[in-house]
Amino acid sequence: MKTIEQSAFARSLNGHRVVVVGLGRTGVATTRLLAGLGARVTVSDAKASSELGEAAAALPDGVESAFGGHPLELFRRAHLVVTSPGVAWDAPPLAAAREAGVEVISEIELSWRLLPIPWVAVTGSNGKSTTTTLIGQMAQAAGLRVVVGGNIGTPVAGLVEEAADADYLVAEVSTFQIEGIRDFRPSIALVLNVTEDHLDRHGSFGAYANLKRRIYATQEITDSVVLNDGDPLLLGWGREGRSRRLAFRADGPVDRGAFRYGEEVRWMENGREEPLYGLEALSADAKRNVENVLAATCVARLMGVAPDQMVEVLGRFGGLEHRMEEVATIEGVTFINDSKGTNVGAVMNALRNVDRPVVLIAGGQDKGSDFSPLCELVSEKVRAVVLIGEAAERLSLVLNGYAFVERAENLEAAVSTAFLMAKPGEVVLLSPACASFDSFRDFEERGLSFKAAVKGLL
Ligand code: UMA
Repeated sequence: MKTIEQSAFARSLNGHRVVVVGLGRTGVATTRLLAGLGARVTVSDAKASSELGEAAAALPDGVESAFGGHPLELFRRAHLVVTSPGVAWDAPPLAAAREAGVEVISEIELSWRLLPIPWVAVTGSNGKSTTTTLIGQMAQAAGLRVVVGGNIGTPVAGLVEEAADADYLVAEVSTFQIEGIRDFRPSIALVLNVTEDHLDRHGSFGAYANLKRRIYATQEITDSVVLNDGDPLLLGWGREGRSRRLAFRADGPVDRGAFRYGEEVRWMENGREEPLYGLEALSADAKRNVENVLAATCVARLMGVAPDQMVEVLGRFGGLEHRMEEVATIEGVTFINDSKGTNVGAVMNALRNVDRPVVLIAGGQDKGSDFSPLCELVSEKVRAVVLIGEAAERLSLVLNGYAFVERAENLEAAVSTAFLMAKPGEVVLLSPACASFDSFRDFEERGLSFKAAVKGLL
């Protein structure tokens, strides 16, 4: 804590009444960080202490708690409120705090204020974790000291101390986290793509897209933003902040940035084109993720990574768990775990990447998305769909007629049903198009359950 506690903001927290909202992964890390800086922390969670288990039992010394709800008075009396991503930005306790003149920020904003090193912030509807991982690995291959975290699974609040003297903090950032930023200013911001997601939280696609855009709104001329010129929406985005704009693109040239030209990745700057590396050097998993590879290349180049160091990483990249992860082949049927496919765009990418007939397992918590963009690909690639969870009914109404549709009680039953339906040479793909929270702790638990059910078939 030595380095960070010297900043004016860190010192201002000493003795401050701070309310941390939510005691999941983020809340635990944020509470520890703030308590270590001498803040008077109260952590509040809607769940009762008995439901919070270990996290509630192991609070740091001096931290108070308000579990089983969010008492409005606590929020009104605070000096600062720090939220977890899963807490709705318009939740009544946050509104009460704001009305009383109390500042409300997200954990990512708090961490940024406490960590004055260059940040790379990665957002987008799909590919965030893959790209964040690639950027981290490429920077490490170049000998840079980088710390990687955020929505990818490790809250940055828990990494602040470790990252205090790093060259870069590379953070995956979701719209849930962006909603609560104010001064947050990454040195390099990256927006991979924007397709419909989280409508239940943000209300409309426009509101969701505008949040993504805020990731570079506070940037200055010494900062950079990297956008996907292959995404028509992003192509239309102008300068939001004052940073210089770079781009990546898989299907055409860019004015400044990384792009694919045939089997080669090239760099364009100041009207000069330069070959970086050939795609033949990439692992199969890297090849399947060309857009993410181009985005990571663009950011890594800005960080000073050389092409051979990029290739070293891309040649051995083995993909991420729960992202198009091959689990097993049983009696000729291959099972693929894409539990992280939590929106329609992700499922479309997944289906495009499978070259055999598919039995698709989909469904889960309904985020209010329009499922109809799936229909064409489903009729082309999917022989049968097995639906689970809250969204099963709505998905069934949309997909009926495009493939044979069946319902299952739960994921384990869905795996058995899909196995019975699939023929040798076909693929059973879990790519739900929905969140997992109706039946699981998160997409990781859902993916692990899928893998356990597949192993059960053996
Ligand atoms: N809670 C309240 N009041 C509320 C809402 C929730 O007290 O009004 C409490 C819950 O009872 C629970 C806690 O908040 O105890 C959970 O907090 P959380 O939902 O923010 O979960 P964390 O464990 O802190 O995980 C969060 C992210 N979760 C969400 O965004 C929903 C994780 O992203 C992230 O990895 C982690 O912080 C570290 O940064 C998951 C996710 O699904 C993977 N993200 C979405 C996505 O990728 O699509 C955005």
